Amino acid sequence: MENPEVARALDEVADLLELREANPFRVRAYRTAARTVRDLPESLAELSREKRLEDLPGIGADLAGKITTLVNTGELPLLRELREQIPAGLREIMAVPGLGPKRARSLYERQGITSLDQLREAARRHRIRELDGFGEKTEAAILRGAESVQQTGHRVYLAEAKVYAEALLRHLQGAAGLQQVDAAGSYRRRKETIGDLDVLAVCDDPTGVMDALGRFEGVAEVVARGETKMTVRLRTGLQIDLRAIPAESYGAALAYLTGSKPHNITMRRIAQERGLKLNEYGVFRGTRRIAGRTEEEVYASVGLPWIPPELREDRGEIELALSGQLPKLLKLSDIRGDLHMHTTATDGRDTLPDMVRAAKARGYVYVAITDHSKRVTIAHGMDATRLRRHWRAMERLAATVRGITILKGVEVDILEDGRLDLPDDVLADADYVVASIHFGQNQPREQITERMLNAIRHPHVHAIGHPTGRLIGQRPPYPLDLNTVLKAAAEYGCLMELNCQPSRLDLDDIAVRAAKDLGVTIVLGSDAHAVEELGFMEFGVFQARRGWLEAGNIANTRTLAQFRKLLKNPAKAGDSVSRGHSRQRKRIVR
Ligand code: DGT
Ligand code: CA
Ligand code: CA
Ligand code: ZN
Repeated sequence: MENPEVARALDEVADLLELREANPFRVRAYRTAARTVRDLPESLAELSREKRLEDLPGIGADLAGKITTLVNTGELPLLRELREQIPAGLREIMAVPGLGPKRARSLYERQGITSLDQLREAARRHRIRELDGFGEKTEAAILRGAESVQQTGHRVYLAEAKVYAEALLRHLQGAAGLQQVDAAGSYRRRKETIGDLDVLAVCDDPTGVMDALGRFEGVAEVVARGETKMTVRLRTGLQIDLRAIPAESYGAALAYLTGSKPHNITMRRIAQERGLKLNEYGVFRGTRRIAGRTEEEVYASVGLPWIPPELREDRGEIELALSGQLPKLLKLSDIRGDLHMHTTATDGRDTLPDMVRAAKARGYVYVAITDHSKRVTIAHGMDATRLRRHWRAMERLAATVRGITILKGVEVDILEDGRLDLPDDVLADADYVVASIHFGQNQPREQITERMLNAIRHPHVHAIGHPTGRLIGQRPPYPLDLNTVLKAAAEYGCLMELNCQPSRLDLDDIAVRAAKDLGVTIVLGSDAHAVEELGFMEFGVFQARRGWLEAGNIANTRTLAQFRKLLKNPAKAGDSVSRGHSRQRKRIVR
């Protein structure tokens, strides 16, 4: 088993234990272990062979034993037992926003609900509001949640698909007769979730690469195998489509299989307008192939520059390419610092010095340490005294670590009533303040929008963290008026985060593009809770590229001095913060 599968099994154990109302500490132990395992860059199989599992944070002898069993056998007796006792659908139900294990159980016991479909039906027929402890509002929230969960279906996060895609490409690399192999589809377009993984292989005889695919570890079933196409399903449920391609069609096939479908359709129309025929085998004038070997050649044959895959959604990129105005997209190497991370002072798993050293090792020249404020009690959030102590620790550390600047930060909660969770005089002493909503996420649209606007206008708030609060496939965004929020951010010079956690990617591609158009500066934050999670920055960069962002749209591509100047500065802005910042906005918009 690969790490994500093990993580998934541990998560399932946690869910099922929770549904059985097991000891919360036991539930938490499995959940934490799942997260540790999911983020781990090294292979669990190797750690298990070398008996190093117990070195991982939060993993004791018992969990190490269970992980070893999972890695070696692909199964876990405890999990099998739990599955027999609890209907499978309850896990999906407890994941619906507004529910959770207690309510899922109660719906099962009192209404016999064991699937999302049944849940939606019951909500539609208003059978949920009658139950004790539910009510009309909860019912409406449940219905919205159930629908959003169903829409995303069984797609996997890009970060998870990446683990399999990379392992698979490495594995196929050695296949007999193979010249080249690439992943295409939504994976290559770096969509936040992936339905299935599309792989294309250049070879004269597809037998070798198909045999190799069949032998890929983790394959549960060969769904179909033909002359040039093969489909397998992994144990995790992820499906892989393989297409074998002759070299002269490689570029055309790569373009076709990368999609998206709407992009392909518009491309074909443009080719037709030029009297050409475009398909997965090449570009043809009559029966003569005029292009197909490379993607550049295919695009050029219809009068276009090569279009980066992240843009291929038919959202205007082809028109832009036609007029030679494609954006010069942000690159990971443009990022000079990470401005959202946690340490063991709150809910992080690595210490302040470890996080800072790891950030430096990534080549960053500044970091902001943004631990939680006190409202987030489950994360051991900090009051003013603890926060100031934490900042002093940063100052001491700064004296010993060269080459990276530590910005004394905080992720302060925007409270339910719109005030911030720490006093102004404390926030005034921070180098960097990111304000986020973690509670009261279901307030009505006007209320939660106003609450967000308060934070944006606040003189000491530099950025808004994960601005819509969505969890992909799990929790819909707050019912915000995002347009109003973005306009205010532009007006007040407040940065908007693109949170890089694979399950958040918040703001999303559409929203960051709207933000760019309104002149809002975006800040990328890994929101790392451990050293490895600093690597999530990459997924934020992908999403930013999907939103057409260039280095100039991003705060943390700046040098430290430029970055500091970009921040709201109530002292320098004189009597009106907003006036100071409309000047700044003009500079950015241009
Ligand atoms: P996914 O798997 O749902 O995350 O999304 P994709 O984009 O990977 O879609 P998939 O796997 O169904 O197909 C891979 C690519 O193949 C898709 O991006 C474009 C191309 N394609 C699939 N079906 C059609 C079609 O009917 N017409 C055209 N022009 N292209 C298609
Ligand atoms: Ca696909
Ligand atoms: Ca496919
Ligand atoms: Zn947060």
